[in-house]
Amino acid sequence: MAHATFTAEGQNMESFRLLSGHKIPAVGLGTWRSGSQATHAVVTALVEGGYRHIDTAWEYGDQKEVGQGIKRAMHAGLERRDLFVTSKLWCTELSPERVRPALQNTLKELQLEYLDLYLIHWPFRLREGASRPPKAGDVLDFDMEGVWREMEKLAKDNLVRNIGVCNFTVTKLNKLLGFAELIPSVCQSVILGTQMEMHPGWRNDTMLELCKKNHIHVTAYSPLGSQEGGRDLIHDQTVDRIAKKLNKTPGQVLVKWGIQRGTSVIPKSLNPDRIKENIKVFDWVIPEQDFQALNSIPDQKRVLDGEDLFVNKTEGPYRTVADLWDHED
Ligand code: NDP
Ligand code: 1BO
Repeated sequence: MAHATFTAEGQNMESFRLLSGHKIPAVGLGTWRSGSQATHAVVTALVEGGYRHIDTAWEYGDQKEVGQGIKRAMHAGLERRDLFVTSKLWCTELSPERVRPALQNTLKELQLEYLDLYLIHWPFRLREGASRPPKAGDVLDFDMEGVWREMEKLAKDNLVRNIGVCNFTVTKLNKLLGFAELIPSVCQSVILGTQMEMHPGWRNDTMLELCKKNHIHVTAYSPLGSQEGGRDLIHDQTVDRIAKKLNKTPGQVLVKWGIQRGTSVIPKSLNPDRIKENIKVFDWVIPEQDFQALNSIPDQKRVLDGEDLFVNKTEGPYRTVADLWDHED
């Protein structure tokens, strides 16, 4: 359930409570492929748009720019404790001894003392310098338990407030739940957050239900259908019809749909007007009938299937996209 927690630009802003007790703001700014423009986008989001949640990753190559944006926003009066910053551990760092140095590098790039959420970016380990698509030997064995123990240590040392994963399947999440430590006070696993692709073109209901059952908060990535090569949900007939009916934009309807499903949502934009538009999703709801229409959009399909990154059709552990997703889709 979303809670109204603070206001900015005169609107109530909602957040979700993680099992740790920390709150994650319902809308965050995505920064994948934001490059050198990330600083401006982050400043616009935090200072003008009222965002308090920023998503980045080492792989995006923009952590320094994101950090500069956060710093400027703090000079403008924002407090670190009011921000929720997420970053991710890249696939080349998925061995126990590389976890802490990778996080330390991320903190340095972001100029931060701690992260609010640190996620395993993908559950596949890559050799440093791996090609896209991978050559033979580029995809290595992944010691999930060893890496997770190091993630838990980062949380215990207060370098990260919450830890989690992205792009997991039911099979992989159940494996992780089998050895993840419990939070004694609530007897629940210490996996506190996860990011998965979710939008009306790829609802991924099964993973959402599994996470809810295990009190793991889900952040929906690519909520608008992603970027070039993605799915154009902005011009989807159903989305457009509902947007016109509610006097909202398609982007706002897509963001709101994610929040009404109980997920936080991280739309990416470099355009100041769209950054501000995408967070104006509070103080109104998508009526049930329209919500169900969005839940019925056909041709359910992932945009980010990982093929380029991890599939080698002739050699290595993953020969098909279905292999990556444990044949669950
Ligand atoms: P989104 O679904 O957020 O879509 C972004 C695209 O939509 C951009 O082309 C943007 O263009 C455009 N756009 C933004 N707002 C609007 C609007 N209101 N109307 C019309 N077009 C709009 O794509 P992403 O794939 O980037 O996903 C969002 C974020 O999720 C990422 O940036 C990243 O932070 C995270 N992510 C995490 C992953 C993971 O593995 N954990 C994987 C993928 C994404 P413009 O900039 O010109 O506005
Ligand atoms: C390759 C990174 C996908 C976006 O998180």
